[in-house]
Amino acid sequence: MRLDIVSIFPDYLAPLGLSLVGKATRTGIVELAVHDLRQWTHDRHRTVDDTPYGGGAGMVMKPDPWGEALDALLPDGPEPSGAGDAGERPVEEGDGPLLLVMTPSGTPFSQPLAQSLAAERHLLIACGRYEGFDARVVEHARTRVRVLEVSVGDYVLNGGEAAALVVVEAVVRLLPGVVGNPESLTEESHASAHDGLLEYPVYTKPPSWRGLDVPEVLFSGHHGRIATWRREQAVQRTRERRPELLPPALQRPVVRPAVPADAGELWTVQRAAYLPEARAHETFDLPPLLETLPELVEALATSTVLVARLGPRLVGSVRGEAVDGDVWYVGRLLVAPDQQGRGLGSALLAAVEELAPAGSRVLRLVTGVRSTANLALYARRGYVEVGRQDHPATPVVVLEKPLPA
Ligand code: JDK
Repeated sequence: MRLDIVSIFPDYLAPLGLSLVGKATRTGIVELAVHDLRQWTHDRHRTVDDTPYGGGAGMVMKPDPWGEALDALLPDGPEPSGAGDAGERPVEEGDGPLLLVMTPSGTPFSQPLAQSLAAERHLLIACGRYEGFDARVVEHARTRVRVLEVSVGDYVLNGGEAAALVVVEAVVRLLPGVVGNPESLTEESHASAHDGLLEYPVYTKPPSWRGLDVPEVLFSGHHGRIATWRREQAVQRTRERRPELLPPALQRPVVRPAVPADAGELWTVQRAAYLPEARAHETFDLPPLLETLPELVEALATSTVLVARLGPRLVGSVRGEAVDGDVWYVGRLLVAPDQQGRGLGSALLAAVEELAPAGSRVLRLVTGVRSTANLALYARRGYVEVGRQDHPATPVVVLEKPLPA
């Protein structure tokens, strides 16, 4: 792979001479050149920056040195003079160089992106400084070469050099022959491509260190049990640290108090979840279906409302409301249709029961007489029928469960 890096601080990239990347350069796997942008300036002060049009703090990188740098480093050389459009070859073709522009506003860098960059023959990396490049640098480069603006994370560096070090290290170690043991790479790409979990914890000798022991299973010699343990650790870590990375099948709902921003989604899911009730009772005249969005917003302010989320989705909810001093009235228990039958309703009910204010003596709820699955759930959680009421639309069952004093 050929790598050309352009910077006003070429010395900043000296670490590329060390370790695995340095070795890859010496063995010829990587052909690396770091270029000083100032060689493409022509004034006495070798100026690369200027004040921003429109005002504001800081300086902006002038377009001209970058234009000349591209002329010098692209295999096709300078563009034909007077030409506004690209040369013979369309820039979409994948065989030419790829220009990576380091910027805080770029595509997030990731292992999959590193994998695809490792398949390139020639990367050009532009490291800016100050407040970044005159926007025409990228606009113009796109007419001549494929361009990818890349961010290594949501924080602001002083320039693109440290970001380029990150990208180069992540890409070069994927090139065949760079990392000594190719098995560790297969394992890695397997992990990130297959289920995207975080890595499991690893240990080495001694077996006991400063009072901390290596988990017993790792001494067992039982490869199946070790693999299972490592998988569980990886899932647990991912669930705790990066829940958004968990594949949907491994995600668990999280129950928390509703916030005003939940109102719109809750209203929508509530209507979807109560639709089967309308069918069972042959009427739409059910309070959860008739509730307006403003009424629901009001309920969020005046009742205890919990919502369950599975990843980004709202998949369940329940409300509790104190009435007559000693009754904790539970209502609007709902679970998204595709998430029913997994214990979420029971978990929501248990959670809202816990929130009964001190002094409550009884939990009470009301449900339609034909809500078979719901009635079974309430029975499992200890609710018993205390009466029936004739509502205008459909008869309802009143259920109660005593609270421990
Ligand atoms: C390349 C210059 C410093 C750039 C403007 C940004 C919101 C406006 C300073 N992942 C990552 N982080 N940082 C970089 C990166 C920073 C760079 C350059 C890459 C070139 N800088 C810089 C832009 C601003 N500012 C935050 C307000 C300030 C890449």
